[in-house]
Order: sequence, then structure tokens, then C-alpha cells
Amino acid sequence: MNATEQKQRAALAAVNEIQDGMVVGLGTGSTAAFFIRALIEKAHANGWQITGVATSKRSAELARTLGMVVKDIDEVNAIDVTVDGADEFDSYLNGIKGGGAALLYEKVVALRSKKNIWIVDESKQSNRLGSFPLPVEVIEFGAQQVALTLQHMNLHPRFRMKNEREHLLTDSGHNIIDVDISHITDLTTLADQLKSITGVVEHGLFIGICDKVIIGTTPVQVLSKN
Ligand code: ABF
Repeated sequence: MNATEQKQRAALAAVNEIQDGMVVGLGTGSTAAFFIRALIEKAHANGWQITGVATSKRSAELARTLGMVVKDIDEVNAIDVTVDGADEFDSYLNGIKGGGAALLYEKVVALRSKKNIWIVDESKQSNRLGSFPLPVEVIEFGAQQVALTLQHMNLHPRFRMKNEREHLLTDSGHNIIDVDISHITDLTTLADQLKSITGVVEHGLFIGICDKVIIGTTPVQVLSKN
């Protein structure tokens, strides 16, 4: 089964975790897009009232186009469950996110959610995080200085590019600098070090956040924390 089929299978499995009346965090990326489509189809078929809280402008636009009510995170009292993709995850259900440059809103929504579910194809599973470059979101002002600091930390920083000349900008107008953490063992310390750099807004290490991972193999694999 190819990655796309696995993503679709994982997305469909995640829809079964949703009930009528829920407030649902809507992730970003291709797997999350499959979930959004499948959820809206099931909600329409069953006359459910679902409210979405999106983790990116593109996910909000997709959901609204398909007829879902999408509210800002500050308009809802609570988020029952957030379903999102991931770039890499390990056996502790820690992960790297942000390949889609949406890590900041994804983390804000995830940390306000009662439950977090990641939907993935099996290629995202890893024994040790670091195969995927870690995205670091930085304000544009002084971004080169932050890149220099990351270079001095031996993290081999690379700006995420929109094209050959322009830096990609996130929904918040920030830059993304991707760093190599394949040689780093203490990720908790690294996370603290990154957040202590003035100009760094957030990073894509999601430690202790995910409650369940659904892998779209046949049969579907469901990994739950404790
Ligand atoms: C999102 O899921 C991002 O953090 C991550 O980049 C993406 C994975 O992309 P895809 O589902 O397209 O493989 O949460």
C-alpha cells in the first residue's frame, strides 16, 4: 500500500474518534486534509454539528469550502480533540512537526486540546527523532542572527525557501529555519535551548503532546501513550 493510501486509511480511522457536537482541531498537511474531507462527509451524512479550529489558513479554507463551521481558537471554550499529521514520530509518541510550516498554530491548538491524535503513513515512524530536519520558526527581524546562533550550536541551519530568492513566510509572517538534529540525543534540553534564543518563536519538537498515533497500514495500527 502506498503512502497516499495509508494516509487516507489513517484519516478515515481518525474520523471514528469524532462524535456529534465536538470541537475538533483541524491539522495541516496532506493527511490532515484527507481527515477534514472525511470528517465533513460523515458529519453531513449524519447531520452532526462539528466546529473546527484550524491550524493554518489553508486548512480553514478547505474546511469552510466544504461547509464546516470554523472558529478562531479564542472563540471556543475547549477543543475536544485535534487530529493532525506529523513528519516523524518515535516510540514515546514524541514527534517532529512543521514540514508544512504550520508548527506554531499546530502547537498552540494541540496544547489547548483535550486529546491529540496524529495520523500518519508508516514512513513517519522512527526509532530516534532526527531523520527529518527540525523546523524552527523565527521572526523575520534578525533572522540571520538567529541562523548564526544555530550554526554555532552545530545545527546546520537552512532557511525554508519559497523560491530561489525568497524566504518562505508562515501564516504569521515568520521565517522557518530547518536544522539538523540527527546527532542530538537530549531533545528536551535542545527544545529549551531553542526557546531561549531571542527571535525564536517556536520549534517543531512536540514532546509529550501526542496521545495516540494512527498508522494507515493494513490493518491500521493504533499506538496509544500509556
Ligand atoms: C502537519 O503534518 C505538519 O506538521 C507536517 O509537516 C505534516 C505532515 O505532512 P503530510 O501529512 O502531508 O505528510 O501537521
